[in-house]
Amino acid sequence: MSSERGARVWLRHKEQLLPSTVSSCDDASLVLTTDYGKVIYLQKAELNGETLYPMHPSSVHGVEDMSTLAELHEAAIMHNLFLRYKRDDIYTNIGSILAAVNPYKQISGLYDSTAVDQYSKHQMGELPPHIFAVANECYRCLWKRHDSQCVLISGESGAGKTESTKLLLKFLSVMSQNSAGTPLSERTTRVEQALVQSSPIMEAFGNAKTVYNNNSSRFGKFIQLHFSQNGNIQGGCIIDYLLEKNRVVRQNPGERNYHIFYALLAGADTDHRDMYLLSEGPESYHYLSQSGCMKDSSLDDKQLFDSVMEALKVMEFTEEEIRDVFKLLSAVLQMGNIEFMTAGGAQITSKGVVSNVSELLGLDCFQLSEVLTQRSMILRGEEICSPLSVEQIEPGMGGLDLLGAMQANCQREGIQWEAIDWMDNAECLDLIEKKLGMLALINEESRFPKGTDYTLLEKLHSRHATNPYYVKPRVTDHQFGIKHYAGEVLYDVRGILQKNRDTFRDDILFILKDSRLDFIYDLFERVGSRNGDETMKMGTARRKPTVSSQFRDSLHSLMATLSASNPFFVRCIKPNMNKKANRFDPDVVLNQLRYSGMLETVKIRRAGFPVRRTFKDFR
Ligand code: AOV
Ligand code: MG
Repeated sequence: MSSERGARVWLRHKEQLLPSTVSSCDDASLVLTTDYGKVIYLQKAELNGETLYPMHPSSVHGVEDMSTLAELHEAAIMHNLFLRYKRDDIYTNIGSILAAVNPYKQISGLYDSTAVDQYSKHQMGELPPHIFAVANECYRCLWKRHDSQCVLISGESGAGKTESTKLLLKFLSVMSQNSAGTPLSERTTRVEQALVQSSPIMEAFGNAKTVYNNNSSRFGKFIQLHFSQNGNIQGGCIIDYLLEKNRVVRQNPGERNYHIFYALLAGADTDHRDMYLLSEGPESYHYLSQSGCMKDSSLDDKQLFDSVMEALKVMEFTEEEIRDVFKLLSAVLQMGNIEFMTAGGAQITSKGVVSNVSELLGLDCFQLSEVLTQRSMILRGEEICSPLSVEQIEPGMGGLDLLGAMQANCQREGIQWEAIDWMDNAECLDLIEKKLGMLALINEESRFPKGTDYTLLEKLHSRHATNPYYVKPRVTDHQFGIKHYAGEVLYDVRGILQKNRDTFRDDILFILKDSRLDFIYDLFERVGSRNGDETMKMGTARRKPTVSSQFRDSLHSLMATLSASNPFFVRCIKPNMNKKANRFDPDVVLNQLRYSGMLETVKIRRAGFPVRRTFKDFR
């Protein structure tokens, strides 16, 4: 029966189950075409019920909720995603999880105001799966359950987390504006506007083109929203995690620096250019030209500039603040163009550039040149200066906490997201963040005066060698590995302590705090207090939190918040590695299904009940 022409079948071929159609068949042989485009010739004598069997109708036609699939193997799950993806149905439910396949194109009507309206009027399950259905259920639950709700969005780089986040915000802000019974106060609309307008700013300063994603977020974020009893948003707050600061000074080939730099160069008019001392294009700046990639057809730098300007105004940045932010950006770019030569220590050869930087930052030019070429320290009340070599200078340049500028304008308040794995990964997590775990050891070694990258590695090896999630590489002597849920990752310890300490040279900090510009002073005053100035004045060792301890603390506080909320999950899936529309690469998708644990989820869901309500709610 399954070998009739046109029959839909599963074929087991090289360890994989392939959804296929019989294209021709005679007494001895069979030709199959797989849905992913391969043609396979088979001898009938080789076949049995294990290698070829008919496909269940639910798999043939596709289903909106995977837990209703009759066949529950990873091939069937993937095939279901594929069938729906081909029809531009990018969303599929997996029990209470929403799978979202990145379409890499605009699908007409998918997110317009009619869609918002429709999803706001229907319960989960009444309309096809959609990110708006999740947003709506989340919003409803606030009142039904009287507790905090959270949405966790995960997926690999370029899978669509940031776009999904923005769609949730869009839906919630419309719901807030329409919330019944309250006349629209001016303040309310402003909050929703600010909420939506925060995205262009955060993305301009924190996103960049990488090989995986033209608009890759280079920081983690957690967005909290507070709703009033009436259902409108009263306020919100964005917490950012671990911005990739290094990108400001160095990018891999084919990648770019943060969008804002290119936007500024593309968008500033002549007057502003003069004020910011900007030259023509990105090619004249080392920090923008070194990677060989300055443009991308999918990125409109001029338009980004305009939308950032608009957003900054909505967020009530003053003209002075905007000017100072751009001056700072220009100064960062110029810093990258300062050149040095060796003449008994480093000497600056591009004096004009240094004078531009000092003008932009409101610093004394002479002091700036000094601090760039020599390091001074206070030892027992005496200032000691030592010249720096050209090699010593390069890595220290430009480590400014750019995002710090933007955060201050946010208000505080309960709903949220971003990428956290929610599998039972306890033992692996313990290895990372428990007492004497990896983060703690890195931290301890960073504080230990005699600690080096290699003493750290020894401690890691000896402490964790028996942990099944820990990997001690046999060949290399500068790496350790962790078997994460998604696969094994090797970490290089070279430079790890220095990066973890993330120190800001005191002498540089002091001259920045001497700036004539309030903006620069305020920015570094904050760095100063974070560095623990008070203890330093008293002559004791400074205790600036290290990167690993900041990360661990923010992880714990985030987990505490999330554990106290009712979770929704969105799993973003990338259909191919080429950022292309209408292309579904089964290997790429299968990999993501495996490491996201989606198959297990479906099985668990089927074993239990797909929807759970407390008895009280049900009554
Ligand atoms: P990410 O946030 O998950 O990656 P993005 O949300 O930035 O990924 O998505 C990458 C790109 O895919 C976007 O710039 C869009 O071009 C496209 N895209 C994603 N979702 C949709 C959608 N629903 N409709 C249309 N296009 C979409 V990273 O930040 O790199 O981890 O660090
Ligand atoms: Mg992103």
